[in-house]
Amino acid sequence: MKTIVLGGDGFCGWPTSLHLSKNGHEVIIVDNLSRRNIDNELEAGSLTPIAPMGQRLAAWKEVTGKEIAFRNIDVAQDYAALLELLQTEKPDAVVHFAEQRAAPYSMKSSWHKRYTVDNNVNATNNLLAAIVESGQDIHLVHLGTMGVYGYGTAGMKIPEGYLDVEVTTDEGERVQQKILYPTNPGSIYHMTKTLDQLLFAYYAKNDDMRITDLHQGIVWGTNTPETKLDERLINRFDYDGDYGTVLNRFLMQAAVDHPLTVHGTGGQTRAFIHITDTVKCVELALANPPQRGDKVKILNQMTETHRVRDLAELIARLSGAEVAYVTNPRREDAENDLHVRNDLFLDLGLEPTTLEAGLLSEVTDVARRYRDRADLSKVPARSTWTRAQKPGVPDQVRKAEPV
Ligand code: NAD
Ligand code: USQ
Repeated sequence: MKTIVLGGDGFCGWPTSLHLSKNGHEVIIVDNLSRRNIDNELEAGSLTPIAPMGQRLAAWKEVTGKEIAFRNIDVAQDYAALLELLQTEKPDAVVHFAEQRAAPYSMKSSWHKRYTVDNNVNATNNLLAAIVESGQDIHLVHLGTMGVYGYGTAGMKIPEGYLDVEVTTDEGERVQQKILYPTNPGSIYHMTKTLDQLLFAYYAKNDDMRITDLHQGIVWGTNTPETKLDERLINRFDYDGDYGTVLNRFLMQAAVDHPLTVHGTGGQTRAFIHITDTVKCVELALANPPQRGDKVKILNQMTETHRVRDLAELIARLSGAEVAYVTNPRREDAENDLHVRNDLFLDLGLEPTTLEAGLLSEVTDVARRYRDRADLSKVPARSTWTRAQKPGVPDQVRKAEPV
């Protein structure tokens, strides 16, 4: 199968590209390297030393004999290049990771809000329009987020994309319908993923496109069997206040003896998945496409849920780290319960990597090994969700200002 991976230089896209290449896909990576430029903008970087793309691909060829092609295209801006690539390469599938994915980065300023919306929504719409214009029957697999649902329900498990509802007509007739689960995004970034969802629903209906949308939880861990083959293949590990996600941040903080930064009470419950399971899920999604004319196939790509303070306490127990409860820079529910259905991937044969099994080796094999590369000034999360939360805003202004 020929597969184009958009965003194939990123944290999820790179190990996915290697995994697919190892398992027989002909892989073409497309990336505009914007994530590496954002590292420059934030003056922050991966804890692990990531090699330039040319070195990564040469190492993969040296170690496995397999070739992965690379094209530097801005999917959100360069429609003509994207279309030309689809027309020339005629891929069977495109996996779409190419979006700005950090919620704190998307909330930093109006520039960052606008960039995130422009980049993410244009990238998705360009891809959809280009697939239609190419006239090919290409399966699109998109990496979405659990955050499109929000993190609470009326008491039931969050279903996989669609909600069964019953409405009563004016004549009193009761009608059953299946609708997209109502969205409840918690950041500008998460909102772009809800907009993506509508684009997918529209193109599947209008153009009979085959689309799979993977609603992924927070990815943790660093390496996969393929990225461990050679130091030059190592995956990125973000720990800074914008791009570092909660569990990887706690693992890094434990390794450098920094108190674990729990936001607020730590009562937030979120869904998680290990990076080795991410790459397997994408492979399973590619092998099990929807049919033409089907509505968008939505799968919840997560394997377990945890409360943030429980994670901090678990890592503190394993590593001896301290836990610090810090002011929450975000606007989110202080406490929530979260129950999620993930039967579709389990039915396809996914065997989840559990947190208990992988945590300690992640601290010792990765975080401690590269601790000397850590810049501790980048650990605090400084991006606030509202103007009123900005440091230095006097209390009376905080109360008076609308958020
Ligand atoms: P990442 O930032 O490490 O990777 C994204 C890649 O896409 C980067 O290499 C970047 O340079 C590229 N990119 C961005 N905009 C582009 C554009 N316009 N044209 C070409 N390339 C572009 O992020 P990630 O953690 O690998 O996440 C990948 C996808 O998975 C995202 O869409 C994200 O929303 C989703 N996701 C990630 C997580 C997680 O915990 N990391 C969880 C759920 C969903
Ligand atoms: N948190 C802390 N301490 C920290 C960092 C975060 O308590 O040091 C808290 C946050 O306040 C939040 C929770 O942990 O309540 C999760 O934060 P996160 O940064 O780990 O995850 P999030 O912002 O939701 O975004 C990440 C990815 C995003 C993906 C999403 C999946 O960056 O691309 O879509 O996880 S999900 O959370 O399921 O929506």
